[in-house]
Amino acid sequence: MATIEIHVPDIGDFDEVTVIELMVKVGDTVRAEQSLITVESDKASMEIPSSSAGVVKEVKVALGDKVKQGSLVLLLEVAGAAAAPAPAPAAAVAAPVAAAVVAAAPAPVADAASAVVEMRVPDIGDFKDVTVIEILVKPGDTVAAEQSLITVESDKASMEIPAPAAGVVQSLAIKLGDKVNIGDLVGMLLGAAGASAVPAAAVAAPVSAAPVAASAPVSSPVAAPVAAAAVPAHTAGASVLAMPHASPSVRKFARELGVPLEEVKGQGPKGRITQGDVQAFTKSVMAGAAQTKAQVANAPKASGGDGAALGLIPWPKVDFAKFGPIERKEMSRIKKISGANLLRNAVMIPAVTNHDDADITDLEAFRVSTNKENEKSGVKVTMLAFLIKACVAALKKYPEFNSSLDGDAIVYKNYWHIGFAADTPNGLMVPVIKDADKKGIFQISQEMGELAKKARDGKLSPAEMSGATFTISSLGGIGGRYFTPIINAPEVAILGVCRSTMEPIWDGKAFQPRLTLPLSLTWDHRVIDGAAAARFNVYLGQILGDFRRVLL
Ligand code: CAO
Repeated sequence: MATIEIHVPDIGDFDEVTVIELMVKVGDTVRAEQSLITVESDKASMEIPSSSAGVVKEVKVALGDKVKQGSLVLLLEVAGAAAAPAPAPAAAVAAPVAAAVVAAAPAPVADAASAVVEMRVPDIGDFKDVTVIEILVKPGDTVAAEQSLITVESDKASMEIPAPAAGVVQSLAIKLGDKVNIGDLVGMLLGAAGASAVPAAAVAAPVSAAPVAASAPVSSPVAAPVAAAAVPAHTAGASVLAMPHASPSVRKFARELGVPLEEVKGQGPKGRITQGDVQAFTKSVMAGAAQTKAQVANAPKASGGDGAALGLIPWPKVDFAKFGPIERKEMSRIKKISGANLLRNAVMIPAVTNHDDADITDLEAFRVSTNKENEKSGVKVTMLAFLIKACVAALKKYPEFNSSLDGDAIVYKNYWHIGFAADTPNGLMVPVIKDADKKGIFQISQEMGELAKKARDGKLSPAEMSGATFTISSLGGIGGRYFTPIINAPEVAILGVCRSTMEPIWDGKAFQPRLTLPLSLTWDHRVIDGAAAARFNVYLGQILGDFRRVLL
């Protein structure tokens, strides 16, 4: 075993670069050419590879350190009798950040009469067949000298190839995914009058590990930063810092997963996107906790889109103004979100609604007297609080109503969080009474009042609207007889309640006036059978008729 020193190799003209990522730690086994750290200047980022295989013995740099050519990166234990310490030959490991000046690149050919300039791939060091991953201009675009035209990438670095002169892009000779090499034609540029071509040698940013002339002077910034890759050509300079900020390997990783890097929030230094950030983003999208912009754009619209996705005929397009005066108003954000959810639930759930009546004559008398006795408490008890308690009892007796579908499995929940639909000026919201089984009628009434107020004021937190296992939609304060509520997925049932009315009920001898509460239970037929739904409603009615049954 021998210990060798790994140094920062030749990084071209850059005096100092910042260590922004440590990719190995003490004890790690590394391969030759494996990336050890990522460094960054304001122009590009690159990974510094190991010159040998071995085990990391000591890391000599920390995040944020400024390093330059020759700085000690780490000590590596290697097999055999390798001489130590010996600086790694710069040419063998360097991934110059930018701006290596090399004579080999053919200078752009300028035709004096027409001022047509060839835009070619300049010297990209030792690398062959780098991939075009972004095309930042199109024919007809006016570009400034040194404005980025395309981004190319190897597995160790990214860089942008700038325009050799100012002018108008006449044609492009490459497309996404093409492999390019030094001297390849990128396109033709109609140069502005008097525009002088920038020598190709002044614009190349070697992709990686390229043997370059360390002493070569570079007079102007050349390779645009990796972070600017997605910036439209006309804004390139200004927006650089606002763009995704990630090392080449992270960008490659994101591309493989199809993750839109510009939507990932970087948690690394200076907002840099790490591999962990891409993984966390992917996990949250997979778990449904986040959506990509593309998902949002493709989500069904509240109005049902055009129905094409369902193979339906298009939504009718009518010029309503032809028939009379109209006013057009954009829907509220809440209405748009709840509309899309309701549409999905209505379309995807084979839902059935059972209607029934409950005799709440005695319960209503009890409610009224309770409110009288507790007038001073400031908490008013409505029928909804009793309904929540009664539903918890029925859900405990029929647990499939307190479940969710997960693929081919049914998830039974041993908690009873009851959502209630609240009418707000901005649209329907569903706050949730958590652990309703553990709370009394007064506590439920008080919480309901607070949550309903928050809903109306638009102040409900996401936590206050999540986790429901069953929902009640009460129109009792308004009126109506029965309706067919839509299940609030991933729940499997919802109870709709309308206004109670005094009804003549036959007791076997005579009609008796009884206060009757109309119930409408909608249920998911994939999980619940019609007989179970009927039993649930009957049991609910019995409890509402006589709450002592909860004790049985
Ligand atoms: N039968 C008869 N009267 C009823 C009743 C019923 N089923 N339910 C409530 N009432 C009475 C209440 O006792 C109260 O009477 P007083 O004014 O005399 O005290 C009155 O109606 C108003 O009640 P409320 O609506 O303020 O209170 P609530 O607890 O019943 O409901 C809330 C609270 C937030 C659910 C309700 O205000 C609401 O927003 N309901 C609409 C829900 C909705 O939009 N559902 C449809 C969803 S599908 O689009």
